[in-house]
Amino acid sequence: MDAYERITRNTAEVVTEEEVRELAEDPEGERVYVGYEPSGVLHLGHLLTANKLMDLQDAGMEVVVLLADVHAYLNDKGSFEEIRATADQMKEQFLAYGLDEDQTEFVLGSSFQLDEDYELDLHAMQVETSLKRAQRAMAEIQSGETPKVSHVVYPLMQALDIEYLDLDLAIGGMDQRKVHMLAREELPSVGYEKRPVLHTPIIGDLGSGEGKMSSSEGVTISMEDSTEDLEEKVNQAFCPPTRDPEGEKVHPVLELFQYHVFPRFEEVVVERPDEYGGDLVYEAYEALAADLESGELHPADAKGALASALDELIEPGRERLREIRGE
Ligand code: NAL
Repeated sequence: MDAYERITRNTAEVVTEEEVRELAEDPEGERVYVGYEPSGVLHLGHLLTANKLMDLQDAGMEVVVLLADVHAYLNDKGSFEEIRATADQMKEQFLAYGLDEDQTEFVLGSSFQLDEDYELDLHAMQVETSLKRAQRAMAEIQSGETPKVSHVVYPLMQALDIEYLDLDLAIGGMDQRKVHMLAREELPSVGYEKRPVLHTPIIGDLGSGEGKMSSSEGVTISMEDSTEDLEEKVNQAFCPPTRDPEGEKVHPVLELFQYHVFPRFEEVVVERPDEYGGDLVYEAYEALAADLESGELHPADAKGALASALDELIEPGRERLREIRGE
């Protein structure tokens, strides 16, 4: 796999291909960031961007994880005290999932976002950006129905962070795309360069095939789920033989295999008793999807293999949390 392919595999959007190709020519030491609001319990969406970070580390890039405490505060996720406690825990979990400790820098947003230069640049950006544009950027991120003043400051800070952390590439879920587009447009208006961006897909809710996994309704997988929780949730997942050709319904089982399991395992073994044909071994997502479609692989067997693979991925973070909590 060449560097460009490793950098862009399993992404939903590359902005722009040309800029990322240029980065891929010499990725060694380039700095890529991802940011998270430290709030609540980590879910699989967090792991999805972490998987991409591991690809980028394999390509030789330096990873910056922004623990966006000020952003979480602006988005009404709790007191600074609560948010920072979650940030500490989040860092530990990310390392447990397999980010390389020597190649990963964790930065707390408040460590630079309260500096005078930053504040003044932020005000310059506020002057440049219409209220409507900032509000639109927040449509998929904003908590609560009522847009607050804090919600329009939020995306401008996210844009400035890209400059202040001295980053060469930004990554985020597709829910971040409007903020990143705003960043590409507005950074030059205050004298900074725009950066390329990669977006990872948002995985569908497990139950219905509709909605995104991180949403509050529906069945989602948390990074603190027990083995039994996982089995139960995966077992009742929507799992037709193929992906919706119209692209309207999502296929959570196949998406989880594609974005979470195959990037992290050399092979996936579906255990079956001999009278049902014996074990199936897959080295690639496409082969598994083809067997599900043809009926060679039964949805119940696929789900069993999925639940145990996810359990293996989640376990190191669960273990780390137990240690931190002294259990
Ligand atoms: C991600 C978030 C907040 C600030 C950032 C700054 C730079 C890069 C990434 C960032 C959190 C993200 C979320 N908006 O919804 O979790």
